[in-house]
Amino acid sequence: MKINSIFGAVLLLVFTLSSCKNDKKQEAKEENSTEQTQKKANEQVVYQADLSALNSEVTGSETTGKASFTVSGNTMKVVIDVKNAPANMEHWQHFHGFVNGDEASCAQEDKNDDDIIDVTETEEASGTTMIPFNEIPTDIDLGDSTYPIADEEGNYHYETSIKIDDLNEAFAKAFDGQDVNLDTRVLYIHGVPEDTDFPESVKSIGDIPAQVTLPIACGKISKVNP
Ligand SMILES: [Cu+2]
Repeated sequence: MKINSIFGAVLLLVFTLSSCKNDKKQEAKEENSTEQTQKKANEQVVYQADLSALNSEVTGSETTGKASFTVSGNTMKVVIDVKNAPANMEHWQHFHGFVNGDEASCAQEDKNDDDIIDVTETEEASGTTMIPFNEIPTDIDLGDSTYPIADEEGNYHYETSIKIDDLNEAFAKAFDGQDVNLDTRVLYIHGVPEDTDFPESVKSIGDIPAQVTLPIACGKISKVNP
């Protein structure tokens, strides 16, 4: 009787230990799969651009900045921080690129030697104006004056969230069915005070004053994580 009950107790212990072990295994498995689901939901693709100054002899300062484009689910969050731009004025900002998907780069060349790189001189390296970063980027209304305004020190912070579906649809409609392909694009910041004197040789797009479209900073957009 005594031996039997000791045997029973040992058996119970073994059983308890093994079932406990199995529970732990199951728990670990569940934790792992929850982690993976979570990871998928949090998966982000980040693009960045470091902006370098252009036409700093015109602006009298080195306009610099940083931009990030964080794609997560159906949303792209755009953050653009600019420093030392001409103060107290609106700055047009867009990504530019080639409709045929070629890789754009920031313009370096003053083609007509007037010491100013105007927006038409950027086209060979950077392609065309594509998406504006104003209040509603997916409207692709370049002339809509809802771009950010630099403070008295020439700094501004711009932030918006764009629905990817809307962006893709608007982009394809405007650009021959093409994809956005952010990492083939460049980001331009434009604009000098309207009383800036330019020689005749400084050109612009359509009848938009060259002071509005003059590039003051540019950065290549690249993918940060794989
Ligand atoms: Cu632009």
